[in-house]
Amino acid sequence: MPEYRPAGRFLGLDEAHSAPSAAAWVLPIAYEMTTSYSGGTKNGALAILDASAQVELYDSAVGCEAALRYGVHTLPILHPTLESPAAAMADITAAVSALPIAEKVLVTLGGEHALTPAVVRALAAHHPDLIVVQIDAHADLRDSFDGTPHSHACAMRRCLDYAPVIGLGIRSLCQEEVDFARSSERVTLIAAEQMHTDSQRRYLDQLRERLKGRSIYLTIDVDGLDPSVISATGTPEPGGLSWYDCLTLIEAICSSGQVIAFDCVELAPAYGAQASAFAAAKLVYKTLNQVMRARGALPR
Ligand SMILES: [Mn+2]
Repeated sequence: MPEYRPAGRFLGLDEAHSAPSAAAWVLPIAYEMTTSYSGGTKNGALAILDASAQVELYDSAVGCEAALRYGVHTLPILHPTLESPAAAMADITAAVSALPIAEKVLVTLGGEHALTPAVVRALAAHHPDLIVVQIDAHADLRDSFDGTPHSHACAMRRCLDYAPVIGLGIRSLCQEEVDFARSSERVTLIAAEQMHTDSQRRYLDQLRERLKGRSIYLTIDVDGLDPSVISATGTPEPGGLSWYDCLTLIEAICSSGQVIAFDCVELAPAYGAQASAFAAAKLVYKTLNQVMRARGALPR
């Protein structure tokens, strides 16, 4: 059975702006079971919530103190069962399915990346046109890893049971994943190197075309960004997205289709300075503002 424990409010908002009537709901999940290199993602959600209280509410990209207009309700931290990875996934899917969020934007804070398919599973049931957009260093397309199909290294492979996947910023994968991605029509990978060398950013046009009119689940693995931006993560990889490249990418995603939910995963606060947690918190807020602007909740 999942257990909930109290947490602080995202952005340190006051009671009036964090009531359940808010347009965005934040679900922190303290899940870590299959980490393969450095651990610590269990505390990622808490670190993002703590750091978020220091983020300025004014976002220059939308020109206002955005959260005060739409409101953000923060749920207590979900601790799924650690009986087995499969049981943890079932817990998370059940918890998300039980949330009354049909008209809201769900923001999930992890936790390890393995939790993403469990959330997608719950949401895909109500969004048959759902597409998953992944920002990540790793393809996460292995069919099984360390003896479980529910490893963080299999996160996108499991998402494919519910929706097609577009991976961005990818720069670490094995032969099995390369072969699988080439053979599957449901997977599109846009490599970090391709993005880096495409000075005209043509990949954004390709992305906009694919996302037009669709419901989107965006999953942000913090290792998609360069370690110079976020180093506190279990498996950091050189050559990642810059802060501004990432913001441009997210703006393009949010303005192309309708982002119904997104997550931010794999922050391992023990392995870096506060800068990483703060960057993750600010990225979550700025992403939420783009989602809300696309929904008409903020001025253009
Ligand atoms: Mn990753």
